[in-house]
Amino acid sequence: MKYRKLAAVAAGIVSLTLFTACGEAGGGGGQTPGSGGGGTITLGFSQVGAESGWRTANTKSIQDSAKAAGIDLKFSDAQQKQENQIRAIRSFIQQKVKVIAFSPVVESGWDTVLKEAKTANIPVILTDRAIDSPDTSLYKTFLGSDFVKEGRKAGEWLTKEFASATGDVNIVELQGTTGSAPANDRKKGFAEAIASTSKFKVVASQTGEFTRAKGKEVMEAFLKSQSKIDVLYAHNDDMALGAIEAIEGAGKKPGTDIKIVSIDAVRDGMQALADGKINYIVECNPLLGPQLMDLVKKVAAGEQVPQRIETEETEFDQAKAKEVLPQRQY
Ligand code: GZL
Repeated sequence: MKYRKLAAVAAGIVSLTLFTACGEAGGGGGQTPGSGGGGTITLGFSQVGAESGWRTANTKSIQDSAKAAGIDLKFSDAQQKQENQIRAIRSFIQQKVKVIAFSPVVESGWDTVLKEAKTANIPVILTDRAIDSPDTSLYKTFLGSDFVKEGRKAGEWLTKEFASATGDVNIVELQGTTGSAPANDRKKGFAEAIASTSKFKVVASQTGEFTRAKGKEVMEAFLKSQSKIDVLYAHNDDMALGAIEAIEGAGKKPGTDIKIVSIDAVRDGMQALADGKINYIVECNPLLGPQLMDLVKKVAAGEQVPQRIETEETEFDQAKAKEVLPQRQY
């Protein structure tokens, strides 16, 4: 009797173990969508494009971190077009990925496709840029920077730099992609910071689409249309670098004749800062990969995550840029 009982218990343990192993190994029943063979998590990521040095560093961080985390990454480059991002998200839904993450090129127009992801029970993570939908149930969390704070830091530097100026300080502004969170918020934060005294005047403001080429083109137009430019405020280093070419082409000294404050702190921007062609840079950290992969694993496991996770960032003057340049990762 005793041995028969023992044999029955042993058989029960073996079958339970086999079933569990089988479920994890993906043999039928226990597998959940998007968890591939052997429990590998599949992540669908829709990237804005490849418009700037910041974006290149951000993409590398995501791709390298997915590999290091053993996450199967399906990566799509939208070439700065919202319709391409929407198409990519729909494709990820059809492929039944476990998690979707993306950097929304603009703030609006996402509710329909994110509702489709919600209906398909695929959690979404926003990285880098936010959306303006009031329905926060459409995504699990946002991982990125506070762009209003970045704009404010740029403005605060300017008010200190020109504290003793008596006449008007004429500012031209190269905005990021129209409708994008960084463009809207960096403009807002900067404007708040310089509103303290009336001498700061934004005499021209236009999008340079976060690219060097467009930044140069728009700065050339500003130089023709404005009789006096004291400062350029660029929403990213790439547009500032394009503008430097335009300023030099007009026979003026960037950083001296026209002061430049920018955002990102990518290598080429930091080199221009060290060379005195840019005067101040507010950092925007693109290395979101490791934090994103941690969040993907937590969300895939159904764990609670914070609604918003902001990245650590600093700011650089010329001396600090010279000091850190050799160690910069991007
Ligand atoms: C900011 C990011 C912006 C960078 C630009 O987080 O979305 O997009 O500032 C990039 O360089 O093109």
